[in-house]
Amino acid sequence: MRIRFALAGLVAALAAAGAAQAQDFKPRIVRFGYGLVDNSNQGRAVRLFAQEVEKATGGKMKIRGIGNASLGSDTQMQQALIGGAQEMMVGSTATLVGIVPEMAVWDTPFLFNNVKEADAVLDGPVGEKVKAKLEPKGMVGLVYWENGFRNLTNSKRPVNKLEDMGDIKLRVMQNNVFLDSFKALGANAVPLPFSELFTALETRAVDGQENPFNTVVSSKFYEVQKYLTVTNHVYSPWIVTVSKKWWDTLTPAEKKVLQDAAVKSRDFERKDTREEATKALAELKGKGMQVNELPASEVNRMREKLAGVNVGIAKSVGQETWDAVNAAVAQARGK
Ligand code: KDG
Repeated sequence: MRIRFALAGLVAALAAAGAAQAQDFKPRIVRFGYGLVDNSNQGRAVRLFAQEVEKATGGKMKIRGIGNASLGSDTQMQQALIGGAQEMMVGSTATLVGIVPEMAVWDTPFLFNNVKEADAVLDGPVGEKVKAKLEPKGMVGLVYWENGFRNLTNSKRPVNKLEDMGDIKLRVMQNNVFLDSFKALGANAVPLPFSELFTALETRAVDGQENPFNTVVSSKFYEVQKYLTVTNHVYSPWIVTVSKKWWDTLTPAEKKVLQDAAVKSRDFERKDTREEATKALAELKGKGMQVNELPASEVNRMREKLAGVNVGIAKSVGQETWDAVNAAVAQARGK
């Protein structure tokens, strides 16, 4: 009999806690925009985030993941968040440099040698410090996700040495580091939003682009690109951001739900992205792409030519940020 009473009490307590929990949250619809297709590492992580938020709020806070750049390009969504017309997005840190110049530090060629270093620096104090610079500009950075190490594709020829890039019209992200980097390598760099990239490749408005393997697969660039050259010339982060105007309307409990779900989505996204990347290269070969690895001697030439770009990055991000990031990389590398 006593056990029954105890169980009844436990059930009542849990129900009360559940009810209290649900009462902490107002019914809300959250528009979470992203640029890749739904069946991509971005799309899968947005859906995981949505599940976590809805679970934690008893279904009161609903996340509407909206992909394919349907809410606009990265820069258009950033403005929508700042204006309060959209609640959340994930996009490239590289497209944020017009709002927070320090974000350009993550575009430094060959900054990270591996994902272990990237995770340690991005999730450590200096990554947090750069992320925090978004808030005064009207966006709240929650977590970094992984876009991944970037590689070259083009429709003209295999790139076996830097000179092979000479007359290639190469689409780059709208960011001076990428423009300067590929000009230094001898390519004809053309800045375009990601949302316009497939059409530009299909119509030969540009000959090539550079992105991680996963994006070449999910965006079907293999349909309009013949050659893939493995360079791993830079590690690209994505960043999950929230409109500050909207963020300031939330209760502490609602903010904690979003922050906790963001951390879970980060860990899920990195694992998913890395697992998919190991399969993507084989898939691209299976789709008929001609794949080559840039020879180490040419990668060294690439590093030498791109070292000059670092001076410009240090100037645009500020010496303090430049030195702090490089010290964090050295520490993560165990030097
Ligand atoms: O939402 C897509 C963007 O994040 C885009 O920046 C991805 O790496 C990218 C690119 O090349 O534009």
